[in-house]
Amino acid sequence: MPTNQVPAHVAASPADHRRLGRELKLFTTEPMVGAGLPLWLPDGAVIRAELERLAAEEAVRGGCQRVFTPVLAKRELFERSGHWDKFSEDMFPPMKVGEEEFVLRPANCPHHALVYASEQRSFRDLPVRLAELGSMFRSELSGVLGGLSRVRQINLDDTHVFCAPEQVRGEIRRGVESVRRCYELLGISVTRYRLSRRGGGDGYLGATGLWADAERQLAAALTELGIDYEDAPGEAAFYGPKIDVQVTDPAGREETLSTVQLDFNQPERFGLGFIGSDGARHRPVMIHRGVLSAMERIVAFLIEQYEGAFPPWLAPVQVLVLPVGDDHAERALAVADQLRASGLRAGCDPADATLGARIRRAVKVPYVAVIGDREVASGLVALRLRDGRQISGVGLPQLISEISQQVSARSIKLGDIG
Ligand code: TSB
Ligand code: ZN
Repeated sequence: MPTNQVPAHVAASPADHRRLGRELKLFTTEPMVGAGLPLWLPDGAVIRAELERLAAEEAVRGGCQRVFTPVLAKRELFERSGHWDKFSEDMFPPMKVGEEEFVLRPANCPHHALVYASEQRSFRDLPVRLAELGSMFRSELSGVLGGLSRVRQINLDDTHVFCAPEQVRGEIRRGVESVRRCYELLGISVTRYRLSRRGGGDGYLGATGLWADAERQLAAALTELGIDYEDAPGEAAFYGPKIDVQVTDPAGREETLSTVQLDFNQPERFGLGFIGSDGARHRPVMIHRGVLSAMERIVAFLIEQYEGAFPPWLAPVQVLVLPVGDDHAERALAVADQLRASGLRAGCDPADATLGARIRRAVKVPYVAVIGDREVASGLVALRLRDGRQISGVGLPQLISEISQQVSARSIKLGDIG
């Protein structure tokens, strides 16, 4: 029995991603797996895979190198990073194997710090930007887990930049610019940028002087970008201050999607270094960057933003072919095959219900190609676009080339066809 049954008061919003996620068969959760551990169904997996591809392309075009690192490590890695001391309440308890204790990582940074440390670095190599779609685990309280926006296995579009102190501002700007580029593509509007600073208490690593400098650098980078921001004392990570990019869901709830964080502490704790132009050893600064953020959180957000009607490049089914009756099934299947062979995600919904009912069922699909007597005879299709436009007599080569263009441009609009 799926547990993403939505309480009535929450389900009232037609855009609630838990409701749409179930109706559109994007994801589910199962008690035997546990809360906050969603199962991505095939159509949800398509959306996530497309976003992962965007994340990887954006990282590589921004000069990042991709790495793969394990989701767990010995407890001592997290003692070294400071997570054990400052973040263990959010971590799953250690697992004993023989005499060793392993921990599911609550963040990807310690592994990336060790990738950086795996070779001698010179000032000429910097910045080193390491990117991974990394899985990390946090024992979030079960009461706060709902659908995809807060989960216990977080699959994060994560980058750690290791740079010289004088490169920090430029790298922060690059991080924020990368977020802006992706948001423009996805049509996401930012509610506010938040400068999340250190608060009181002993929940933080490192000297307060370094923190003040780090907070100034983040503020300066935002100012250079012409971005207004809100001060948020007490919202920093334990290792450093951050720029949090806040968005609001259709129900009016604000949450952090992307983040760019400055960290003087982990480089110190891992003894990271680079040889400067003076021949001496220097300490790099670490910038943590989650551009698309957690795959779970961004997909939850986009499901609600688009109300399940995704742009063609994200739509699980891009073109649905509908035979008017059984006589048209053979041609409809052949058209769907041809669309798939051209790299489009196409399906065929057989004539088990009236054409009208099947068209209504396909309300979220960007393009519907109807095949009746006339289309079988002409070899063309009658096209219905999700936005209501109808175009008769469209040739397959034209259809394929125009939809493919929309898809490869990752365009939000359905474009002009015919
Ligand atoms: C950016 N070490 C950094 C990384 O390098 C880090 O983990 N930062 S984080 O803790 O702020 O998490 C990054 C982003 O993941 C957050 O901005 C938020 O969008 C998302 N996130 C955090 N916790 C969860 C969660 N439990 N479920 C879904 N998304 C989450
Ligand atoms: Zn990090």
